[in-house]
Amino acid sequence: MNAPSRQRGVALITAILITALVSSVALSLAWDNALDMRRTMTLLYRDQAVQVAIGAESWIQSILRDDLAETDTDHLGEIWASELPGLPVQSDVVQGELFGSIEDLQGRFNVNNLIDQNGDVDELALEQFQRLLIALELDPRIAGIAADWLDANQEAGFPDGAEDAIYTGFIPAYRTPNLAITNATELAALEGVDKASFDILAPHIVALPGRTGINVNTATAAVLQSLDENLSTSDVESLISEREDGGFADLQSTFSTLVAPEILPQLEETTSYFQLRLVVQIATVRIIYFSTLQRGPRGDVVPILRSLGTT
Ligand SMILES: [Ca+2]
Ligand SMILES: [Ca+2]
Repeated sequence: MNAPSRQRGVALITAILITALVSSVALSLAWDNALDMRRTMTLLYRDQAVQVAIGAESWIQSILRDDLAETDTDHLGEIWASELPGLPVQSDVVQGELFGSIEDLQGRFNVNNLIDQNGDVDELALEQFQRLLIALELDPRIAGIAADWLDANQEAGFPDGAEDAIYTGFIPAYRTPNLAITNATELAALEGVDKASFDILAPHIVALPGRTGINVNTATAAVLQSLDENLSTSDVESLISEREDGGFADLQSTFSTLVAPEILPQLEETTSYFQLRLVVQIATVRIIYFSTLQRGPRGDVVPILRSLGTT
């Protein structure tokens, strides 16, 4: 090969290399660009889903406001208690669907009832929590351990208790809050509570601000069972069938023979706290939106805790 044709060969190879390099850079740019687009779309859809959820939440607030104006009690036969059917979300820019449900949170055991206003353990609530755990076939020791989590002092309850001395030995170490909590999922961190136990307990507990009564019209079977140690499973079954048509006709006469006199004042047939659970799907993005709604005596309904979840 003479010198000029060798030079042409080198030029050709260089040209091929440059073309290959440029195509690979272009391809990588296009790929990055597609990923960026995708990320941006996902963020946009997510934002839109949250906005849709907030809109639906205000609609639910009006349902709960109307309910208070129209009815004196709260029970599972009311409009708010039925599942929200799937609703289309349709506009020029947003296409999707939402559905959800409202739950009466006073149908659950409020773990903040475990302490009184001075931060001392409330023995009645502690015993009720023990009965709830037994009804769910869980370890009743969890009640005393939960009470220590909330109570103001650092002295572990006896025989069941756990304070900082236990938790600071964990890896990672943590400490007890020693005050009322805002989310019952904190109990998953208790000494002796594993995931399986917590999953069983979770639908029956709640952390509401301050001390609250129990709405017997909506209480879960296990919570009804926890009201007295002498209640049998068949007592609970007949209570549930008695309340089926619009709640208990006469709460006092039904329960006065079933529960201890000191439990009776805690039983209610109205509710101030509801949990809204909304599933919003916008294009490929789905969110689950939780909102705790507090309804005041004049019908004002305000969200006091919002979160995004997975279940
Ligand atoms: Ca009502
Ligand atoms: Ca404590």
